[in-house]
Amino acid sequence: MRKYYQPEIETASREDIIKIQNEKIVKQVQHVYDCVPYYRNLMDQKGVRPEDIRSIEDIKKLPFLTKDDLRDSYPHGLLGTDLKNCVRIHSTSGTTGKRVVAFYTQKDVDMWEECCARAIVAAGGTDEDICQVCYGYGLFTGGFGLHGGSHKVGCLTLPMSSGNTDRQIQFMMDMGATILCCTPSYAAYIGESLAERGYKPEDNKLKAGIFGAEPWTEEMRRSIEKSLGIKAYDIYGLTEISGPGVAYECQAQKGMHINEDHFYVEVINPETGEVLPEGEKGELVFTSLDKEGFPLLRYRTKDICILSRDKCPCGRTHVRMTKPLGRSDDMMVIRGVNVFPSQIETVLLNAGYTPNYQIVVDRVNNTDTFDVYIEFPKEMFSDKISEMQKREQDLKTAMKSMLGISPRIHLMAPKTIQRSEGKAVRVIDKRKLHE
Ligand code: DLL
Repeated sequence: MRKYYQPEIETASREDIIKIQNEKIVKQVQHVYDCVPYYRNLMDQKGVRPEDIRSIEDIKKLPFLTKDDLRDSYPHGLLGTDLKNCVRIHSTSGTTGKRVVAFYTQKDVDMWEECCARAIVAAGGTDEDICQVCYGYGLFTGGFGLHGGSHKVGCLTLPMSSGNTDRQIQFMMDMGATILCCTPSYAAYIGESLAERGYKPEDNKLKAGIFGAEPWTEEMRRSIEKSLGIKAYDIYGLTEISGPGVAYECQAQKGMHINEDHFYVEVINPETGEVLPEGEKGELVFTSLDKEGFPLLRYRTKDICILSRDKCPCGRTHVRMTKPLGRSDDMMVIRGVNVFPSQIETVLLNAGYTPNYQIVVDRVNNTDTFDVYIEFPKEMFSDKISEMQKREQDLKTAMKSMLGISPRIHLMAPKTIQRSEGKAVRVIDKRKLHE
């Protein structure tokens, strides 16, 4: 069975990777300086000239780009080539402010699809597989990215897009899908829907799932693996840098390999911008080393991660990132305490609840309120009020010990929290709405 999609790159020595990065960065910086006036201005303001960048080490001299820059330069200000050379746009799923729009040349699309093909092979995919893609197709990058990767591997591709769970299940069972690609929250929902229809995990032909686009915990991974009878692999990416496949998990399931021949990664202190040594926790910053349409240099993702160069048993040499441990902007500060939704998910799944929950934060009389709505599984229901109250109290205690503060717990009947077919909405922060 094929172990790698591009072994010569995926297992290249560190020296070879650095050599590739050195060559690419020099060309890319010159190209961006010549073709992207917006970034040229940033470099000029910082007093950096293209000739100051002689190797990847020099990247530290370049200015950062943030989402604000993308908004300020909307729509064409960061385009790296003539619009007529571009063949595609994609856009972020963000709901606030202007959308971020990224442009792709055919070469960019090919490179991106190759990254997704690497991810599919790393999850055990071959040309014998039937790959059901239920990420959304459209402006979102999930559908088209995995779709392109699946074609490159030679899988039989089911371009389902998201939603219509009945049809997803019918195709999955009738066509014998072996690989499932969707958000983890949708995978959980598919698992739940299969069980409701009387299917056991062994009734489907799935062997692997490639899940990403939103945060999910190890507990959620185990719960999905159990409900679908598969191995669940994480995949990471963002529209600004291409889409899914910037990094992906291998059979070791211990962090995601970053495609370092295409994307240079740094971890910085989000407050000071200082580059941190490998192994320290901080904000991920990516540089596209060879993108033509939307060649972002030093783009700050707001995703908080740790990198590791520990040897991976799979033989891949590219650096691994942990699951994003949160975003510098989705950390909630509630009554002065830092809270990440993932901590709440961990408590719930460890206590035997489903991943169907919603967090609501508000401010009443200058005090933060903190409520967590959680569905209890059918088998946990009791018609004794005292028993349900005890469950709520137990959760409260577990949350207090994980977070340092306790939310109000609301146990809800099964199926009362809205399911998501794409990225789940876990947090409703009403404080922001009042501002
Ligand atoms: O979510 C691309 C994607 C599609 C990745 C399909 C994986 C699978 P955006 O909509 O631009 O792109 O959102 C990017 O989503 O900065 C992270 O905060 C979050 N994210 C993406 N993958 C993961 C993951 C796509 N595996 C933003 N774990 C990123 C946690 C993730 N968060």
